[in-house]
Amino acid sequence: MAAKPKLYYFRGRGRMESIRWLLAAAGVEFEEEFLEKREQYEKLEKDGCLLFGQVPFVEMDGMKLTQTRAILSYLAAKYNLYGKDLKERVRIDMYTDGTLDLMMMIALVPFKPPEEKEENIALIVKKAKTRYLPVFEKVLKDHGEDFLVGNKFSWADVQLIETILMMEELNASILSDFPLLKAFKTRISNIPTIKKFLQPGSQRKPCPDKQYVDVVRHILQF
Ligand SMILES: N[C@@H](CCC(=O)N[C@@H](CS)C(=O)NCC(=O)O)C(=O)O
Repeated sequence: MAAKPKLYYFRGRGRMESIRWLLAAAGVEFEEEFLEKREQYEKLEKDGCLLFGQVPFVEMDGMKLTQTRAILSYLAAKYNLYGKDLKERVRIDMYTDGTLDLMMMIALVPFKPPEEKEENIALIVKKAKTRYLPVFEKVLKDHGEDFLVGNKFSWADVQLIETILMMEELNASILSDFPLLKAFKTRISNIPTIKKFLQPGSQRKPCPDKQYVDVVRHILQF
């Protein structure tokens, strides 16, 4: 039996969380090593694991993988969550790039100075409501199907539900003007692998807290 993928990252969401989500959606078990000390990070660098000196780092299929999007697209292709042809793939890429942009804005909030946080969150909520969520509401309306691309569960659906749940943590009523996205959220949440990942005790990570921020700052020295 092939070894489980091993994920090296902080004990928190950041850029690794979408990788966790995609593996979980595909029903793939994975192991994690959490970086708590600068020395762990330095050792990974010294051992030549971090191509550009950065995490996320994933060991799988005999490879040392870095670069979040490269890892995600490898997983999507490997686990058949990447459309049936190049045209579906490029749509999945566009949708996942969009949701990743939004999620990265959210991921940076805990690192902002306290006095900037509220304004930053308001801006993200506004962008979500005016730029991102309308796109996905329209996609679902135009084709009338259950999934974003090709009438089949894909990486795009996984990343959209991850984003929706993150947005709801910032603003609980964010979906109030998006009825099709509300139904999408319910539908995708009930897919067995997703349902399992949403249960307490899964490898899904909670909202970042001060301890997470302190560890990241300590290890990356900023
Ligand atoms: N393009 C890379 C960016 C990775 C990245 O910025 N990782 C951060 C942690 S989330 C890091 O390792 N920063 C250290 C550095 O850039 O020196 C990706 O998407 O994986």
